[in-house]
Amino acid sequence: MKIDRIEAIPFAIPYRKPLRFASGEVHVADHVLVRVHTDDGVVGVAEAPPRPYTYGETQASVVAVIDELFAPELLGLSLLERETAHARMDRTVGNPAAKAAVDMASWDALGRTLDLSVSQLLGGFTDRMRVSHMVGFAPDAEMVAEAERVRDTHGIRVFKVKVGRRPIELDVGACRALREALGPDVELYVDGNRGWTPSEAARALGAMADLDLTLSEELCPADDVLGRRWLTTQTSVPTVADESATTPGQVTRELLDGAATMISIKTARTGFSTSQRILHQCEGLGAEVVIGNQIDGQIGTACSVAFGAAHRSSSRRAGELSNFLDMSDDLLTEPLEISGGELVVRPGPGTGIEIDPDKLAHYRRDR
Ligand code: MUC
Ligand code: MG
Repeated sequence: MKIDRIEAIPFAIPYRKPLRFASGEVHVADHVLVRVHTDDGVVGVAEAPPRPYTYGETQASVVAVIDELFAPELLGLSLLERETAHARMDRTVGNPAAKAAVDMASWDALGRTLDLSVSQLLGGFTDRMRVSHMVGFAPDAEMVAEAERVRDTHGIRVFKVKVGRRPIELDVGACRALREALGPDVELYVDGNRGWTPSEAARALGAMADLDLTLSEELCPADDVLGRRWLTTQTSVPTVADESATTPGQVTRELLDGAATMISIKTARTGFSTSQRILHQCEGLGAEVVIGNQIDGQIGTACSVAFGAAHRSSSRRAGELSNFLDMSDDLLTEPLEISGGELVVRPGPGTGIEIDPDKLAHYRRDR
């Protein structure tokens, strides 16, 4: 059970269509495959999706921090020495996606060693989650067509709409077009990726008051300290902290500050170990959570659903588990399938996924 090698393999898979949002856009999944090897021949896998516009990481920085700092510090540790592994990685500040991928690949290796599912090891509450699909910026008709396509093809009935453009009427119009086309029975919520000021956000929420939005995520930056607190008092729509609350301390600050009423948990940035701490912290504080999407590929999505389904409070809401559908390909031997609006946890040991060696050879960027 001792870690004897950690690989960080950069790969790039084009998107069929880009995902655009207030803080950036994604055309290519330039992620890093992390493989944790043990001395008894077990290999655990996970992926790190670098998001420079959110956390400052790049594909090259993820590879470098794993190769140069984390791997030398973790070699020789048992898969059960998670606290020590995290203490050593935390000597380096930041780098959330790199740390999360090492954590999840280690859990995967542990599950494979024990011949047990990671989702069951984490909590085993259910074997599936309802799926929420993120709709990025595009002309209204394209946003509506995309939502209708994923509804008709995969049965998805929950949509997170990207907002945060100026003038606010662009997004108010898009949300209105989606509500009119999809009818009253689908769930709609919005994510601003820090694009608006608090006053713009309040005006936009006011203009969309009749659209039955269920959540409003990160409409303005965390540094708008008083503005965010004020905004939360202006709206009855729960406010979700996403990129402003990526550590347990930030979660406490956002919630106790009144700057947010709910927390987005993303395994892509807090792995399984820290995500579980945050989930339990939110349960203790009485704050709801949503399983978010860091624009994950299928490996990351398999990890998100394994975590989300493992716990009662994270499986309650639809998880954001479908944006891999925008990618032109992926690395798994058997693709994930969303049907009836649900994604089932992969059975089998670990996270239950297998990497296709031919696909990896084709998409890897280090050879
Ligand atoms: C989201 O929920 O914000 C966009 C940037 C990122 O890091 O995650 C996505 C989705
Ligand atoms: Mg978000």
